[in-house]
Amino acid sequence: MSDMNRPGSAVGESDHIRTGLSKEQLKQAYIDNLFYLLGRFLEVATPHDSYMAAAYTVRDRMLDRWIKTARTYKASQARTVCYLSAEFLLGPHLAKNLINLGIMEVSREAGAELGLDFEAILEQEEEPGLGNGGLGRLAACYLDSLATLQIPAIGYGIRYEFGIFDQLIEDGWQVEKSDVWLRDGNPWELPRPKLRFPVRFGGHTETFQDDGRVRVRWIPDLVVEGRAYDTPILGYGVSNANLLRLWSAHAPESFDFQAFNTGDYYGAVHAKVEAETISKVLYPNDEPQAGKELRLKQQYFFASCSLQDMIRLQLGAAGTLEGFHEKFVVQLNDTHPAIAVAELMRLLIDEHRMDWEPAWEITRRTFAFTNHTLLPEALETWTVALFGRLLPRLLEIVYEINRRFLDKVRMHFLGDEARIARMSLIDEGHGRRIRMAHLATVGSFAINGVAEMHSELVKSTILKDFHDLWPERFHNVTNGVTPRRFIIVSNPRLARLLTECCGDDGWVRDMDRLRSLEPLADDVGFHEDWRRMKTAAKRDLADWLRRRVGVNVDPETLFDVQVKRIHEYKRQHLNVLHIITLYERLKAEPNRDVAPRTFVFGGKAAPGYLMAKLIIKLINSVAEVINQDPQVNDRLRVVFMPDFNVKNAQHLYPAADLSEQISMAGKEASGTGNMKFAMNGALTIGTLDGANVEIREEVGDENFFLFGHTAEQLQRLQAEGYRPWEICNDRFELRSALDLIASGLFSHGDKELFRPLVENLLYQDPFMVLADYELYLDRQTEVSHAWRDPKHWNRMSILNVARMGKFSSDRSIRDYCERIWRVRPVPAEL
Ligand code: HBZ
Repeated sequence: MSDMNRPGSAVGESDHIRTGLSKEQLKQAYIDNLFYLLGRFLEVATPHDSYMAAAYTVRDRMLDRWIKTARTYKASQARTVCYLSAEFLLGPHLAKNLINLGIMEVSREAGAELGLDFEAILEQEEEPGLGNGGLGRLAACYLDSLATLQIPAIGYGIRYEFGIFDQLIEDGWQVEKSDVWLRDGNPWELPRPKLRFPVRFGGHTETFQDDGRVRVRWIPDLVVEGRAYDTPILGYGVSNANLLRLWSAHAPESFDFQAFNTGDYYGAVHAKVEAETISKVLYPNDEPQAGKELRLKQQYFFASCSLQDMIRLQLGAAGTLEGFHEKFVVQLNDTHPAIAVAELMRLLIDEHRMDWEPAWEITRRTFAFTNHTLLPEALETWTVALFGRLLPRLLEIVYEINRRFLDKVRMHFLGDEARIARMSLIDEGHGRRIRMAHLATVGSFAINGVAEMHSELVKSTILKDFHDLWPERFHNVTNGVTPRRFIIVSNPRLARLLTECCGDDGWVRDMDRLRSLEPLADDVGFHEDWRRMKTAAKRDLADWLRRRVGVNVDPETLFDVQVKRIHEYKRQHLNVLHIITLYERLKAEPNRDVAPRTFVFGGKAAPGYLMAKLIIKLINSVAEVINQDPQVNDRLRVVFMPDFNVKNAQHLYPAADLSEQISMAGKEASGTGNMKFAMNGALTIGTLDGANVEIREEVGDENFFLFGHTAEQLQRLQAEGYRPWEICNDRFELRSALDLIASGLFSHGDKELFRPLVENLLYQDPFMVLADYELYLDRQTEVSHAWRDPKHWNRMSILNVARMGKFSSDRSIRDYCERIWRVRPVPAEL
C-alpha cells in the first residue's frame, strides 16, 4: 500500500494529543503486551503475535473510555437503546478502533520505529463474520453511529463460534468452508463469566395457587446457560464507548453434576453438547426462512438472555420493574428476536409476579420493530407443534396475546372475519403456524421499513391490515452506512481529499458538510486530484486482484462492480446477459469501438440455494471464456472475487466506477451497498427500488443511470400474463445470449449444465430479468458514452460524493432517536 493510502492520516490525528497517548507509551505498551500476554519478544514475534499485541494495546486504551462511559450512563439514568439482532457483521476491529481513537498515525510511527510491518499486522485480523449480509452489516453501522452520537446503547446478539462460511471457488463453483474466527483467540472481547442467565427449553407447564392468584410454572427438560462476552464499540471523535454483548450457550454446571451423580455420564455429555450447539453456528440463509428447530432455539436463547440482563440492570438501578419501558427501548432487527415480546411477558408475569395488563402495558411500550424484507418466502413462521414442544410456556402466552388482540380487531372491524383470520398471530391455513411479523407488530409501539419505498410497501402489502388499525405506529427510517468504516478505513485517499476541501474533518460526523464540494465539480484542478485518487485506488485493486485471485485487470478500464449476496431477485444474471451481449457484439464486429470494461462480481450464495450457486458458476464460466479470448480480452474482463466479506469489500469501494444496483423493482427493501459505492464516487446504474430511489433524488437524476420497469409496471405485466419467451422472439440479442449459454460455449460443450437457469428465465423468469433486459442494455450504452467523457464522468462522481450526506448512518440513528426511541445524547468525558 502506498503512503497516500494509509488509513487515518487524513483525519482525527490531533486526537492522540487529547488522549495523551505518546508514541513512546504505545511502543512500551506493545512490548509489554507481547511479553506478558503472549510470552514473546520482538525478535521472534510472528505477524500474528504482532497483531495480538497491537490489538491488546489498543483495547487497553479503549477500556478507559468504556468504563467512564458506563459510569456516566449509570449516573445519568438515561434511557438506553437495546438493539436486538441475531447478526452483527462487524468487520475487522483494529483499523476501525485506531481511527476512532484517533491514534492511527502515531501507532503507525510507533510501529515503524519497532520495525513492524503495519499493513501486514492489519491484514492478520480474522474478521468476525457474525452476519449474512445487509441486515447484519446495518446493525454494525448502527452501533458505530450510536456510539458516535453518544447515545446510551447496548447491542445484544449471539456469539456464534462459526460465523458466515468462508467461500472458496473451485472449478468455478462455490465451496463452503467453516469460519473458524475464534481459533487464534479474540483480543477484542471480554468474557464476563459471572454474567450468566438460565434459558429453558421443552418440558411442560403447571398451574399453582399463589396468594389467591393462579400462576404458571414451567418445568423444562433442558436448561441452557447464556454467558456474556462484551466488546467495546468506540464512537468517533468522542469519548463514548458503547457495549456489544453477545451470548454464548453452555450447559449449567449444576446440570452436569446431577447427571454424574446418578451415573449417567453420557446423558451429562449429551446435555452439554446440546446446550453448546445453540451458539455454535450462524445460519447462512439470506432471505428464505430456515424452518429449523435450532434456529428457533437460537432466537429464544439470545432474546431471553438479553431481557434478563435488562431486568437485572433495571432492578439494580430502580429496584422495581414499573418504569422498565422508560429505562429501555428495545429495537427488534427483523423478526429474528421477535419472540422477545412473549418472553418479556413471561418474565414479568411468571418470574416477577406481575398481572397481565400492567405487564402488557410495559411490553407494548418497550419494543419497536424493523422489517427488512417483503419476500414472502422470507417471512418467519414457526409451526405451532414445534413452538409448543420447544417453548410450551411461550406458546400459551402467544395464544393469550392473540386472544386479547383479536377481540380488539373484532371490535374495530365489526364482523370482518376474513380480516381477523389474516391478522391473527396464528396462520390456520398452512398447518397452523405462528406469524412472527404479526407478533412483533402487535407487541411494538413503532414499526418501520428501511427506505421510503419499502416502508410504503410494508403499509400497503404485508402489514396493510395492521396499518388500517394503527396508522400512527408506522414509520420509515431510511438505512445508512458509517463513513468511518466505508470512507476513512476503506478509502483514506478520498478521506484526505475531503478533509482538505472541507477545511477540517467535521464531515466525518456531519456528512452534509460534503455539500461544500459542489462548486468543485467544475474545477479543473480538483478534477485532476479526483482522477489521481481514483486511478491510485484502481491500481491498488488491480494489484490485490492479481495477488489474490490471479487475474490481471487494467486500471484504465471502467470498473463495473456488483457485489452483494447472490440471489435471483438481485439479478446478477441480468448483468451476465449484458456481458455476453457485449462479447457477441465484439465477436461480430471486432473493431467496434466499445468502452473497455472490467466486470467485478462478488458475493456468497446460501449453501442450499442451487440457482444462486449456478449463477456463480455461470459468472466464472463466462469469465474463463472471455478472459482467454485474445480478440476481446483487451476490452472485456470478468472477475469473480471470492469470499466477499467486510475486509475484502474495503478494497472495492474506492476503486469502483460503476455500481450495479439492478434488483427487480419492489424486491430490494433498501440496499446499503448502493450507498457505500456512491459515497466513494461510483456512479450507479439502478432500478427504482429500495434506497436507489432516494439516492437518485439526492444526487440528481442527471447523475444516476436509471433503467427498468417500475414495481407497478412489473405487477401489471405479471397480472396480464407474463410470457418471457415472447420477449426473446422480438429481441435478437437476448435470444442469442441465451442460446449461447445453452449451446455449451461456456461449459466446455456441456449443454445441460446451465439448462435450469436458461429455462427458468425463458419460461418463468420470476424476477423479470428479460422484461428489463433491453432497457438495461440501452442504459449501459449510455454509461459507455458517458465514460468516454472523463470531465463529465468526474463531475457526476464528485456530485455523488457531495450529495450523499443523507446516507450516513448518523442520520438514520438521529431519525430513530427523534421519531422512535425518544433518547438523547449522554456525552462521556475522559
Ligand atoms: O437488509 C437486507 C435487505 O435485503 C436489504 O435490502 C437491506 O438494505 C438490508 C438492511 O436493511 N436483508 C438482509 O440482509 N437479510 C438477511 O440477511 C437475513 C438473514 C437471515 C434470515 C433472513 C434474512 O433468516
